[in-house]
Amino acid sequence: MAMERKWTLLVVAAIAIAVVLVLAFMFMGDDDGDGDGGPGPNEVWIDGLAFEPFNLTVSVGATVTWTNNDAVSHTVSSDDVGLFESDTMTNGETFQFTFTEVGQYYYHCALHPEMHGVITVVA
Ligand SMILES: [Cu+2]
Repeated sequence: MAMERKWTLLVVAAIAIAVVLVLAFMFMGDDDGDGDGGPGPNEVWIDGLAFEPFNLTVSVGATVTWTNNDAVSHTVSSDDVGLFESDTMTNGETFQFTFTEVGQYYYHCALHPEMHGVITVVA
């Protein structure tokens, strides 16, 4: 009887661990944009002082939309000064830019210089 109880406890513990792992993967999926809750194609979300995804690949001619999901304000500012520069974006505001040439376009937030992102434009 004591042996059976021990096995039951082990099975319950194993199931509990499995449930926690599945939940963890679901949340990770959302953060990565793999789930329904993440940014779509040609979209960058500004979330938790970071551009997500960090490196977005789009086709020539694509219009990229950035959305500020943070409570604090951000900008989308091209490292190549003057190529593109958003106004200060408060929560919920968006910025769009159309990429017409193949290349890698590095950008940052003017208010948080540690925030960086890249748009890779392919043919
Ligand atoms: Cu910022």
